[in-house]
Amino acid sequence: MKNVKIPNLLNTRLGFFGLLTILLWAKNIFAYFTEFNLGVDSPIQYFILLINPIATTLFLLSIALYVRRTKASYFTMLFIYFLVTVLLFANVAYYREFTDFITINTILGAGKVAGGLAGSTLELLKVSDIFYFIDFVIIAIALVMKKIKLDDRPIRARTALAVTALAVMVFSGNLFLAETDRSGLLTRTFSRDYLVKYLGINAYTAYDAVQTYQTTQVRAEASPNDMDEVEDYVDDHYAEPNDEYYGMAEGKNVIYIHLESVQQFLVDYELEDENGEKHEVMPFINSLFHDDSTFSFDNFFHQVAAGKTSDAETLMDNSLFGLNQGSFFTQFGGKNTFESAPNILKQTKDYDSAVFHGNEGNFWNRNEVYKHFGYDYFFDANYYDVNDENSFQYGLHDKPFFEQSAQYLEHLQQPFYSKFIAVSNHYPYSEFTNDEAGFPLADTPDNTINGYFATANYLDTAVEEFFDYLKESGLYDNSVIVLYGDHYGISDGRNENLAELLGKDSSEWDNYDNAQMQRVPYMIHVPGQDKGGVDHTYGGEVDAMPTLLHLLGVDTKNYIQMGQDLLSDEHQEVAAMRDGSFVSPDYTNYSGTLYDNESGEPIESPTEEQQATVKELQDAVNKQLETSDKVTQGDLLRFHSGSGLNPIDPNDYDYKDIDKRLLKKEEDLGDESTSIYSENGDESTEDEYESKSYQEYHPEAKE
Ligand code: GP9
Ligand code: MN
Repeated sequence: MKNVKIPNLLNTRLGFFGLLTILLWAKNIFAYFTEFNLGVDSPIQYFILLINPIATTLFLLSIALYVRRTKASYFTMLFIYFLVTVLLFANVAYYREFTDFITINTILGAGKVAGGLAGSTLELLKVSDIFYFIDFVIIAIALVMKKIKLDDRPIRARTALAVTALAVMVFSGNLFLAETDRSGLLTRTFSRDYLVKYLGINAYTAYDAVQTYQTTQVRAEASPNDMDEVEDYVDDHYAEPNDEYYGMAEGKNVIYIHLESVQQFLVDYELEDENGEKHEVMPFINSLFHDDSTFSFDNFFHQVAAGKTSDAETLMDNSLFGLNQGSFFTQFGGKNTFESAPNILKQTKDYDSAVFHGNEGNFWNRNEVYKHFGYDYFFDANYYDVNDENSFQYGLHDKPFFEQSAQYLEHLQQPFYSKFIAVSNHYPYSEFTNDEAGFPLADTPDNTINGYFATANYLDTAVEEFFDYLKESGLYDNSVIVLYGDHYGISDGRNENLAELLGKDSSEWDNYDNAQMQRVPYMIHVPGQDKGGVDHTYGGEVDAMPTLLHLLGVDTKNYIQMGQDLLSDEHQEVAAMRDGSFVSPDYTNYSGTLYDNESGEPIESPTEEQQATVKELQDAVNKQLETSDKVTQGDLLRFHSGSGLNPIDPNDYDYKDIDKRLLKKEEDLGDESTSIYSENGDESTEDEYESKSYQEYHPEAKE
């Protein structure tokens, strides 16, 4: 060691500070590239990734610069350095097991996690992990041997402040770049992956801590008495099931197909190509929409806010709204008690339940939320063969997604409640450049609009192939298949460019038109019955769950739901939007302006009668939203005993090796097994699945 020369710089406090900063940065970068799968896919994202550990590291270590006494200052710096390293390393180890980052809730409930981890902790370690800690030994030796000397001169307060300020500035720059690349990062919290990718582990952890604190506060203030008011609302609001339909689909499987970003205007829509030839965008879904076996709704509205897909899931599975700000799934979904559809069906009708989705499981915090909903199985990207060719930013494309799902679906015990979340028709609706290319693009100044029809067409074919499989495998006859559009695909700001394609004058496009564009398809396909048809009732996603449960013969009277059965005579026709806007058969209130639906014009001076009607609608909407917020933000369902449901323990759920567990259950049940695989004489139905590309279906489009 004698000959080792350590630069003088390290013998100054600032130099030592610089060394630790660089080391922490290197450790983070090492973890990013060797451990975490952050989906970095552009030069700007690489750049953000490289700089994102800097700001928080500077900030945290700078605390030690304010300590004047020599030893205390060095000790503080090393202690912070140690804590930050431990936080990073804990995330590395946790990620190896869970493909996810540690949340404050995980830390608070560490006992539970440790239980699952304890056996495998050692297996989670690698030799290369030495990299995270070897520097402690080296630094300790260097200090003891006085290779690095402690600098007795305190840092001037001004200098310390300058370093902290620098950290804040770097952070602002980092945040700015992050928001430019992924707007809504902080307000919408898509996933922990995103926060780490854009802001780093430390900032992510701090952010999670603040959010956890806020939600814990609201929850702590709620009391069982708050439930009384909610129960009164639900009693008053409950709409009796219609005898004609009640129990019509009793005992059938439920197969939800989540039609990503599909708006109602796509139903029956034909896109004209440059030669004036018309192309039906969703021929298969259209045929379902008009089928007598389908209860279709053409005045059905999405009700989501920033939580987009996840809000739609909250609405469809719980008949509760998402939050007005941010994502309910991320903020509350992993903590709250629910009376979700899979749970109710499990406890009242012995249904198994599963979600299928070809994206990372922690997007929208799904891997936690589904445990609280009581989903038995969640097949996320880990269960699919996802590669560069068959996927994009949001995961596996729809055709391979549905096709690869069959291997698991066929082993599910019937009856089951299942949900297939498609993604290919997702903003920015990029043009296919492979053999899926061929469906015409629209020709407007906005590329987002131009690509939307082709990706929707792709989704339509994927759904058709899936239906064919359901029929071939034998699942079809025993299932109810529900299709819904989760939210708009074309945002209000783009609608003027869309107007002409809808036969409207773009200069006359206004908020009334924007409001009407929030319609999404909702169809309940019940094979074997013919009482369906297109229903013009006004409603929204919040109404889906009671509607479906009544068809399945489950009365919703004792459950806390904000919606009403759309097939009930007592259904009140008004669709609330998350911001308090609404659409009803006669009036639309959008972004603060009241419109007459007949003329589509604003009502400048409403008559007294109009005022009274509109007030009644607005009061109903406000009450519905307020009640929902009370339930979700106060986690009030934990106080609700009237449901007769046993509380779910999320720790009973775990989505690792569920493919093996499915098979085990099937085997254990033996002759009693009701999976389609067992019913098929223990033979796989996977071969029944046929999938082809656009160009295979349309060889003429190749030229
Ligand atoms: C991601 C997918 C898209 O997994 O469900 O969600 P969105 O961006 O529509 O909310
Ligand atoms: Mn979506």
